[in-house]
Amino acid sequence: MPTALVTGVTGQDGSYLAELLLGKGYQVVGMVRRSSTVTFERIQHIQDDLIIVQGDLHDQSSLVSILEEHKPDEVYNLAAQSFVPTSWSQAVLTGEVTAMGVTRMLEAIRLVDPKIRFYQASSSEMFGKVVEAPQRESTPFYPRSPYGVAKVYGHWITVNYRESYGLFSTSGILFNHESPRRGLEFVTRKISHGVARIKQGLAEELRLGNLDARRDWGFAGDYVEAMWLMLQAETPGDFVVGTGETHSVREFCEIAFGHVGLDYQKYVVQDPRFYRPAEVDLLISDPARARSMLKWQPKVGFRQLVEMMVDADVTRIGDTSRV
Ligand code: NAP
Ligand code: F7E
Repeated sequence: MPTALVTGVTGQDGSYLAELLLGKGYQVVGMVRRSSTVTFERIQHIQDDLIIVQGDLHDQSSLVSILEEHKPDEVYNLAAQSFVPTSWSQAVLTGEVTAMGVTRMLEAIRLVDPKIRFYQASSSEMFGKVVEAPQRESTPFYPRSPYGVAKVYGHWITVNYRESYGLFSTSGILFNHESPRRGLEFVTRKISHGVARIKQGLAEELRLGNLDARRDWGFAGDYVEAMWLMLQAETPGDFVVGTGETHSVREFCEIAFGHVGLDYQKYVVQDPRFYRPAEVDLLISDPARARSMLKWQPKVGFRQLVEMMVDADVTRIGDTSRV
């Protein structure tokens, strides 16, 4: 039975990846950071099947100890300060976790067992102010936030440890992926949750920022399969993962409100508080390499994703308001 270590197991992707790996017969070690309240909401249903260990990407020796004790075959580094706006208000912390945290894990692997296969959660935010469309593995990076800059560092240190030490270190450059488990502050979930609250009479408006930003949105459950496939490949590398489609925040609103019979224009208020100091206007992937080398392709389309998220929030909020 192979063993996988998943950092960020309490996050959106960590929960889907842990489910996938358990289903494949892995022993799954989930790294969680210590907090005064439990943050296991997304993994409650599989908690008994996981080995939960405490560790933090700030703390090198916790990483070394976990690798020494649990001897994983694969490490999926999903932990990060992942919310772009917070990366301006906490730029140094974002660099410490999202950039330097990657080096700490790679160093731990190099010292404890260089045969461990390593997956780094890189991001389409690295393309930022895009220099070509669609974006592929060879597209130059132009990050637009401290988060994007930190992810560029994490990407290149992953490439560098591959080239310097021969580690099996792979960088998955994933475009936005969403689900009913997405954090509430990200725009897709903010919309689906807002729609459900308005539908139930719990809110009258939804305040958003830039409605014209365009993203290549897919379903997180599909994307964790790509992560696993990357570590099963013969050689490590870089892979762009996305749908190859782009849609605006406005289109997301239109479908989400329309799904419950509402017109978004009556409820959405544009609020400059949610504009960013530097915006990423357009992301669209060219996932040809992942399609041909990993035989990966997404199963859930854009409309299906939006409707799935709205349905989940309508059910969730309906259940809560009945209590
Ligand atoms: P998420 O829901 O924000 O989860 C982030 C995880 O990192 C949480 O489990 C969090 O723990 C953990 N974490 C934060 N700081 C930590 C630290 N210092 N030490 C250990 N763990 C820490 O993010 P996600 O959407 O699942 O994304 C997973 C990864 O993919 C992230 O690296 C993200 O940057 C990257 N990514 C995401 C997307 C996307 O569209 N979702 C696209 C490209 C790349 P707590 O639960 O305790 O907060
Ligand atoms: O913003 C616009 C906002 O916060 C998407 C992370 O997972 O994906 C995510 O980063 C767009 C932006 O995600 C609001 O200006 C409008 O253009 O949902 P988001 P993100 O910044 O694209 C990448 C790939 C990652 O790697 C990140 O970790 O939506 N937008 N109005 C808004 N965004 C938010 N959050 N809130 C609004 O009210």
